[in-house]
Amino acid sequence: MARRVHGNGLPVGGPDDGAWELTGATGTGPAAGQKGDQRSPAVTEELVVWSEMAPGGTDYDVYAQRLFPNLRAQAAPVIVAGGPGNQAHPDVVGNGRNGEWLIVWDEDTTDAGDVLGRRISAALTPRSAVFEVAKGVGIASDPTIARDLLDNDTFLVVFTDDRNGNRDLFGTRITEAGVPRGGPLGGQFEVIKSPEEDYAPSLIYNPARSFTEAREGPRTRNILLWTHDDVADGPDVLGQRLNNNGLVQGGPFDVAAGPGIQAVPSGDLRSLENWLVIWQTDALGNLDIMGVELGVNGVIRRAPRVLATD
Ligand SMILES: [Ca+2]
Ligand SMILES: [Ca+2]
Ligand SMILES: [Ca+2]
Ligand SMILES: [Ca+2]
Repeated sequence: MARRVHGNGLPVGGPDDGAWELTGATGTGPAAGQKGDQRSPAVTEELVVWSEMAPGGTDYDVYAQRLFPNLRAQAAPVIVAGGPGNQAHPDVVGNGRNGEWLIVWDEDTTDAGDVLGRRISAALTPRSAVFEVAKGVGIASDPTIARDLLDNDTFLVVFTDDRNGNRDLFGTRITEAGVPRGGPLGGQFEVIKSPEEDYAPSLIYNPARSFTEAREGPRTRNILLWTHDDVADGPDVLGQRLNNNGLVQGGPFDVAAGPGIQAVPSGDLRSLENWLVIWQTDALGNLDIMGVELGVNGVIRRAPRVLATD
């Protein structure tokens, strides 16, 4: 499903109305016109990617579908990564070359989790073979991708990895061509480490920063959001500003904390000074979506709002 949200964080149509189905049917043969089990959507202005077990299928694949400017679905869903095992948790970024997209996801075929990627054209045809982004003995999963402001043909990928005995967040870099800097086994660095579970990372790019400006100083260029399992009151949403080199600037801060569930954050830049951050919460009973404006300096701007409830 999808809904629109005003720049000030108020939902268009109110919190319990105005939503529409975003993805098209994936069923084939006798299941034509039917939809399967869809998970983990990631959306840009022109494309939505998600993981789905198609009707009659036995595992999950990654799909993409183009969107009209009004964010209604255009044409039919296309499989970006399929085959044996589960292809899940996709994220997407425009890679700047002829309208190409760069899509990353996790897969459980080699071991319980590696991160893979693929370039696809604006028309959703493959522009590369599937390539390895991060692999190794740990469970690497749930990647998020954003452009690297220090090097304009490079992207930063942050993913979860359990190599320390619980999930922490690691980063790596890949080029526009899909080549991991340092290779899929090397070039990985620790971003967030704690004794509790850290997961569901979401990198929000700050396009207001020019490449020249980014090279001049260590100020924040991207913000990282994720879910941290607070043992006292259930999961919280934390934020972390990142330096131009992708390493942390200062410490983590609470975006949405307190009793109950605050989890699975996402967001986008709403103005030169503010991000709109959204997350899942059980504050109103069952699971709903809330949002808040977050300054690029890491300061919450106002009280959170309910964006979608049922
Ligand atoms: Ca599959
Ligand atoms: Ca692995
Ligand atoms: Ca941890
Ligand atoms: Ca909590």
